[in-house]
Amino acid sequence: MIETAKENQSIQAILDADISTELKEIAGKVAQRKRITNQEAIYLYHHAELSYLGILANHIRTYMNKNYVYFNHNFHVEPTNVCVYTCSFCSYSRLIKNREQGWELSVDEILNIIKKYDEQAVTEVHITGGVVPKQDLNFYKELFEKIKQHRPELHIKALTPVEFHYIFKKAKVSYEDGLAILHKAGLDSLPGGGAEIFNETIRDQIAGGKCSSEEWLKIHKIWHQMGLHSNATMLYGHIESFEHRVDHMDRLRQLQDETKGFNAFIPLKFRNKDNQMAHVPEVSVIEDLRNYAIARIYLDNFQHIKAYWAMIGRKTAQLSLNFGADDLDGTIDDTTKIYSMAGSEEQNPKLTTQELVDLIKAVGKTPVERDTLYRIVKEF
Ligand code: V47
Ligand code: SF4
Repeated sequence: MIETAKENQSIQAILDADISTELKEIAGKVAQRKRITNQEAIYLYHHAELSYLGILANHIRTYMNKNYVYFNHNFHVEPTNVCVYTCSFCSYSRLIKNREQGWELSVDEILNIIKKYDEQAVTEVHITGGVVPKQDLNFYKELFEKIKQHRPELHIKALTPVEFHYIFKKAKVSYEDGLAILHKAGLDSLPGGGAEIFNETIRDQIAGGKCSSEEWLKIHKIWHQMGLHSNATMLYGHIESFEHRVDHMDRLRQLQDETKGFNAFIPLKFRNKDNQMAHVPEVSVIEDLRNYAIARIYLDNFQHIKAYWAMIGRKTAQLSLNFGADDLDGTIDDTTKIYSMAGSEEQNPKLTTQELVDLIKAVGKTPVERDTLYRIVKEF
């Protein structure tokens, strides 16, 4: 209650301040819990100061998620870093023709990785990587079945429309049938990857050849209609404009209105090390925080905004908690290479529970361990 009163006072201070009519109107909408328009979001990107955005985003995150900061106990498995696609922002994949420089794990090799966590209290395994012909529908069906046989309660969050589109086409099955087969085999939810940026012109330039924006949204829609959940990401800070970011979030907000199937929105900051877009400068931390805040203000139907600490680093992740983010992803372990290879501050991303809890408490928030579906496991 004290927190909410403080937030209301801050909003009131904005309404009384000497700022543009547009910014006052947007603050008024936030105070009344009304939705902002695309034009207003674009206005925020162009004109709003960080402190203004912070107050609004924090107001919303407080009434939506109290003072809580969620995290889970998870680990990543990347079945391959070889890929038939050549996204220009990707530092991680190796071309099929250079496949000896990469790794391609078998079902049993992946199971052996899973078994290493047998004694640990992890609740989720996150499985994604490159796209290769050998890792097809049957491969993933067998993998998920074997994981569930070994550890039924482990939540499998795996694959994105990029993989689905490729493997279902190869197996000549519809999206509906393919998703049903994998769900039956043990797939529990979908991570948010592969969304990149939905604007078709930019998508073609940076991620040409892989599933289209329409296909990405269609696959998530079908998954949601099966009563299941997923996340959504947005790759920002490269060659897209603010208008493209709002267009991206608009398409997600519309789908969420229809299905309510998204758990979290995860802005992913473009990192420029060792990829074909190395000449594109990375955006500043201020821009990261502004982006988190505008996402929180705009996406009124997304319960959670996730700051993926392994990508932005733990210090920016801590800051983001005052700019709308309420989730830090998980303890992760050092099994994901996608960001360390792209130049993230976190070269071996791994945090113990205590480290995560301390990091959250240091900024005055309440750490809450959750499962993948945001059911509370433990409040610290
Ligand atoms: O789709 C690849 C991004 C994504 C770079 O759902 C890059 O809980 C920045 O989606 N700079 C995969 N980003 C990761 C992902 C994810 C991560 C954490 C949690 C969840 C979740 C999902 O990583 C790709 C792409 O957008 N990416 N290369 C790069 N150089
Ligand atoms: Fe392949 Fe994904 Fe990298 Fe694109 S981002 S090249 S689809 S691994």
